[in-house]
Amino acid sequence: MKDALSGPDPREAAFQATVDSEGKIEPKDWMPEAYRKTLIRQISQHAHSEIIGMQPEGNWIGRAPTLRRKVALVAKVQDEAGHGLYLYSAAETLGASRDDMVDALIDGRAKYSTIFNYPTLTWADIGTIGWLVDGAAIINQVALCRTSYGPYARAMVRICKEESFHQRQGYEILVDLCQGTAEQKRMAQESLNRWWWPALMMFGPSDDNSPNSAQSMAWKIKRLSNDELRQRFVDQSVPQAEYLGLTIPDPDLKWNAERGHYDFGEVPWDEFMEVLKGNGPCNRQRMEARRKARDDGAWVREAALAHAAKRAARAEKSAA
Ligand code: FAQ
Repeated sequence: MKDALSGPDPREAAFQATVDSEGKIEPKDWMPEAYRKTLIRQISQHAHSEIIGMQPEGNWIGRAPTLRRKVALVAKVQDEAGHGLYLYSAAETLGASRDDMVDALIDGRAKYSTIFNYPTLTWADIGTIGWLVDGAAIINQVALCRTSYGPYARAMVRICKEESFHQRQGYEILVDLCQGTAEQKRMAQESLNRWWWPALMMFGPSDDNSPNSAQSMAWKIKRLSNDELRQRFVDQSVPQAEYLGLTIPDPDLKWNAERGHYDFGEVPWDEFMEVLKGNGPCNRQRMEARRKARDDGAWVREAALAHAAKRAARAEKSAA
């Protein structure tokens, strides 16, 4: 134990030196408590986002227009469950309990991405989620493949590979719609109009309003700032929208040759704050569905535990 009178903790200096030299922190390494807490917060929020994020698309599995689209959508939603599980496991390596994390989500104490509180009203929304929501997730997660905590970085490598399939299946839906009838193209434009700004909110508040960024960057949990990632996303999305023949709903969007980036308008931060507070269009519905899934699955968990106890008792008896 560190003695309060003995000055700075040498373990802290060793930890920071590992981080600064691009080494990875592993579960059994010493780490500052605040680093552990920040990671549990971010990774569990990320896991909850994957699990809640299954709902908007799950809503369209029964209504996919063709067998091929349905198979791809089922696979995508199933992948999201898998991503949630990798991430909960990564958080467990930090000493967090899965039950506590799930309780925090269900009690409304833990956050999940605001984007999943918007409704999927048309089939085009499934295309737009793949293109923009998975597209934004990839930009953020490619940076997180180099995050300083080993288990989180490794989970991200695998998740990114799957997300790029998700992004392509969404973009392909939009290519078809945009090359289809005038009504299909209108549907795609209307969907883009609703999802553009919420997608930009996925990167979090602007850098000057992001309380966690400075410390998370110093610990190399975050490798790029919220605004840097958002800019990358805008720069990537504009030519993709042009290829589709769609208009991004931002009158201030224009190429800035001096900066070598697109300038874009102010994100509607009041809306972001409202959704964060629980007042988005679907917050209540999403939480109700999550609570119901947990309650409906209680008997399965109880049966699995009873079965495991019975097997353990049988094994003990035969060993004796
Ligand atoms: N929604 O100080 P910062 C996906 C919170 S991708 C809700 O900037 P930080 C894939 C933030 O937690 C979506 N809350 O915070 C998929 C903090 O809360 P606190 C998930 C937000 O952590 C695709 C407070 O605001 N991806 O699921 C949001 O340094 C399709 C202050 O913000 C990740 O989670 C938001 N948009 O930076 C699934 C990526 N933004 O301190 C299904 C990992 C901020 O009060 C279908 N996470 N907050 O507890 C990160 O990279 C970071 O946590 C940020 C926020 C960048 C999200």
